[in-house]
Order: sequence, then C-alpha cells, then structure tokens
Amino acid sequence: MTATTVRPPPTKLNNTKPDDLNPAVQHWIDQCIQLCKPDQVYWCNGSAPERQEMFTQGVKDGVFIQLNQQKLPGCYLHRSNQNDVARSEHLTFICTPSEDVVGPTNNWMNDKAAYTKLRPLFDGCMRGRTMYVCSFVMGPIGSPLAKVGIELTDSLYVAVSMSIMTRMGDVAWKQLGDSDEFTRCLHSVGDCNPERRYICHFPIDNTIWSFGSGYGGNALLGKKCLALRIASYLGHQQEWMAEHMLLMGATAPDGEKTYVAAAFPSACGKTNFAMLIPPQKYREAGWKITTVGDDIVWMWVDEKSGRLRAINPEAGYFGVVPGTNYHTNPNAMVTMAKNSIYTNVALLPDGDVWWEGKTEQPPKECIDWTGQKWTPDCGRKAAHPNSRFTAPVINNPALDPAANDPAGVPVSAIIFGGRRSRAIPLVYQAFNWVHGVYLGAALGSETTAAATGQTGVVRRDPMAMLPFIGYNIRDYLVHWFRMRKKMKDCPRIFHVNWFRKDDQGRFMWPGFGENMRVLKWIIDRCHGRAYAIETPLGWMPRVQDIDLEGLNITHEDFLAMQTIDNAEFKAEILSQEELFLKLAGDLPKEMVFQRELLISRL
Ligand code: SAT
Ligand code: MN
Repeated sequence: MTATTVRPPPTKLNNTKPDDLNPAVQHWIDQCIQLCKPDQVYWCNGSAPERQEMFTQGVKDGVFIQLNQQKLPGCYLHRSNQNDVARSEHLTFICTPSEDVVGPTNNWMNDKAAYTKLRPLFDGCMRGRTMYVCSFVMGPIGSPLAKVGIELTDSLYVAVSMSIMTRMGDVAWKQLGDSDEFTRCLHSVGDCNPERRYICHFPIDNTIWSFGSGYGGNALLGKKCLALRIASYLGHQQEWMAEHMLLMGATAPDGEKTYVAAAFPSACGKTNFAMLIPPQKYREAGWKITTVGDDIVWMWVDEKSGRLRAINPEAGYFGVVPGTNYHTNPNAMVTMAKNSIYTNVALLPDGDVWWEGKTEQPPKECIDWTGQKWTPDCGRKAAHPNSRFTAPVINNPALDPAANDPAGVPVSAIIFGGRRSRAIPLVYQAFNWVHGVYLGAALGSETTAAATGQTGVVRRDPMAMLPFIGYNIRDYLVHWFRMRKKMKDCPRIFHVNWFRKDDQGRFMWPGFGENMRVLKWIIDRCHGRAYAIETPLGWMPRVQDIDLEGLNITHEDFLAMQTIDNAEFKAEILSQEELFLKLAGDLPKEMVFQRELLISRL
C-alpha cells in the first residue's frame, strides 16, 4: 500500500495562548513541541469567530470545501484519505506494564515499548505544519465527573471537529486551573499510512498517542479514546461508569419525565433512537422525546437518592449520514443543516450534499466521496457507508433542557440492543440487574462499516463496549455488579432488536419513530404499570401490551417478532462461547450462573 502525503501548508491564524499558562501544561507541551517540531503552534480559544477563521483557512488549504451557504449555512465538506474512513481496531492498543490489566479483548503493548515504538514516528512529524493546541472539557462545566483534556494535533480538520465535539478552549483552561489532572492527547496524521497507524492509550499516565489517522474515533481523542477507554479505566477505579450509550428523556402527556440510556454498537441507530420523533398520535397525546446524548454516557450513583445519574460528556454529534432523511431522522436533518462538517458524502452541482438514502431518487450526477464524477449507473456508492456529520448539540431542536446540567439526569432504564436479522425478539426485560448485566455481556450484533473489516457477521459486543473497554473485561463485568450494590433503586434493564427479518428477508418491525411504541412499554414497566409475561428469556409484553394501532402489523406478525425458537436460541447461546471462552477461568461466576439458568429455562 502506498502512502499519500497530506501536508497542508502552515496556517496563519491568530494565537490566543493564555498568559498564565498552567506549568504542568507548559512542561508537557514543550516536550511535545521538542518531539514533533512543528513550524508553528496555534492556541485555540474555542470561540465562534475562531472556528469560522479555521474553516476559511481550511478552504484555502484544501481541507474543506465550502458548501452552498444559502442551503447549508456554515457547513463544509471534508474528504478523508480513502484508506482512513473508520476506526482501526486492530491498530488500537492499551499500553500498560503488564498484559493482565488489559485482558483478552484489547490489543496490548507494554507501555515503555509503545513509547519507544511511537517516538520515532512523532519525531519531526510536524515539520512544515502547525500544531493546534486544543484544550477541552468532557462533560458539563462544573459537573463532578467533568474531565479536562488537551489535544495537540497537526490536523486542522481535527482541531475544528474538536471545537464542535467538545467544550473547547478558554472554558477548559479555566476548569483546569493549576491542576495537573488532564488527559495528554498527542495526535498527528503523519503520512496517513495504515502501515504506520497506531492509537495507543496509556491509562496509567492519563495519556493518548494517536498517529497516522485523521478519522473521528481514531483522531478526535476526547471521544472514544478519552471518554470511553481512559474514562472506563478511571471509572473502574473511582466507582463510576463510562458507557457507549445514548441518553434520552421521554416526557409523558401528564408531564412525567423518564430518562433512558441505551447501548447499541456503532452504526446501529443510537443517533436515530436518541432523536426519535414519536408517531403523530403520540405527539398529539402530548408525548415528547428529548436528547441528552447520542453516543457516550458517564454515570455515577448519587449519594443522596441512591440512584444512577448520567451526563453526556460530549458537545456535538458525530453521526452516520447514509440512510438519514426527513422520514428516518428529521431532528438529525435539522441538526446538520447549519454549522456542521460533512465527511465523505457526495457533492451536488449546486454545492448541496447527497448520500444514499437521503432522497428516494438519486441525483442525475454528483461528485462522489472520493472526488470523482458519479452517476446512478456507475456501480459505486456516492457517499462512503461510514460517511459522517459533525454538528453541535445546540442545533438539535429536541435537545433536552438538562443536557448541560452538571448534576446530570436520573436513569430509569438501560436498554441493550444489536443488529440481528434472526433469533432475537423485538423486546424483553431482564428479570433483575444481574440477569440484565448478562444480557448486556452477551450482546451480539452484525458488524457495520463503522470499523474496518468484514461487515454483516455476528460479533459478540458486550454492552456495545467491546472496542472501548479500557481494561480487563473480567473487571469490567465485576464493576457492573459492584455498582448495583451502591444503588438503592436501580434502573430496569431491557433488550431490543429493531432489525429482525422474516424468511423473505424483510424487516419485521418498522423501526425509527415507531420504536416509541416499544419505548412506551419500557417506560411503563419502569413505573410498574405495564403487564408482562415470564418467558425463558425474560419478561415479555403480550400482544395487547404493545400498541400496534395504525401499523400494518397483525397480532400474528407481532408474535412472530417475539418468537423464541428454542433450537435457534441454543445456537445463539453456543455462539456466546466465542466471547466466554476468551474469558475462560476469568468469567465472573454470576455470568456462569445466568447462562446455566437460561439453558435450563429453555
Ligand atoms: O468511533 S467513532 O466515534 O468514530 C464512530 C463510532 O464507531 O461510534
Ligand atoms: Mn459510537
């Protein structure tokens, strides 16, 4: 594979280095400058004019294409290197002195060996380039869990993206004060060569070194690297949880508010579910869904109430675009209509954008994500399947009023779900917390374009966290059990599958806004007012417990969606072995019991 050299000329922006820079920060940045040798250092303040200036500079540098400003004010298109379109899980490492800390589900490197391997790559990598200093806060300012990070990057795209995805700039210097507790994030796209691509986490040093990729999850280090891998490690030590979950509020007609967190693997509809617009009759009755977050939650047990509370550490969405339209996710369409970055979508002749599934009819022609001319019959996709939008949460018309509340919101339900064409019912409820943890741990999903590798094969993805647990999965599962002991009243746990198909290969459930019908049952279960029957898998709604009115779904159809085929389910349990065998003697005993119980119930 040949490497493509990406060397934008140095940019000329106005610096805003703080006068009273924290000595620990100064020391660390000096070291990184010495190593990377940038031509200049640019200190970001995170203001709106600065972001605009960066976009303008990016257009000059060829990093961004300005889109039609009448249709999409403040929006820009970015085309990534074609070898750099998804997370590179096989190049992602947790670096610690001993392997046992990271366990069987992570790639491990000895920390000293990792520094030794990566230092030569970073040495001089920013010659001829600008180093952007991005200080940022993950979490609402003043929240007990909020964390400061500083990312040094030579990518303008990454710096601008960080200004959308995090609370970036002066707020972070202020929050940090003279503390040395910040995550040290060093990033360079290098020559964007997959042979020299490493995403290394040093949890003991609170440090992340990422080299050779500009892709979101590899390069926006506040996101998966800090807010999940490093945060999960810290959460385990400090008794809180960092999870790959959306967080939404549901307001009932009588004003009752219920917050629900849900873990689905990447590209399985977290953003769509978090921004759900209820069907018309629910809206007319007074139901409203609001979004706290679409990808990551941090949760802790509130001492006073004994309940689990949660915040969204991010300030932006980095959502999948293909398939998004005014029917499937109107709130996302509105959210990305201004001040947003589109990455790897198609460009229309009038400066608008297009992707598969945006409109029923494809355009007559456009420029595809690789910059080539595209026509509907050319046999290629116009947008990359993992093309993304990066948009500030404040653009979301359904942003939850508590989204910025440092005290977070109380969580009443946790939902696990995957993309499964067969065997797995639409919805069921765990018997209790321990059973729920088992359901989460055994979560399986068909792989998507969000990670490099084969798509469409079932992979075990415990809590949708497989690529993001920053330490030993054994300790992670035990941590889930331990957290229960701190709670007086724990969230109810559910399992959903929006993606079951019939024998003709058609989706059995309409999904999208209609998921409200399932959500309503879940909410009613949390408040102890919905009926359910006991089944081998857990509590299930009867056909009369889910509102099917107005859907083209018969009672028989619904029963088919909920069917538990014993033979198929036994095969499912066997395929859980793939993960459980990896854990071998380390599998927590609760897991073994739950599995035995399930087998005997079946
Ligand atoms: O990892 S990303 O944040 O780039 C997207 C995802 O896989 O969830
Ligand atoms: Mn994600």
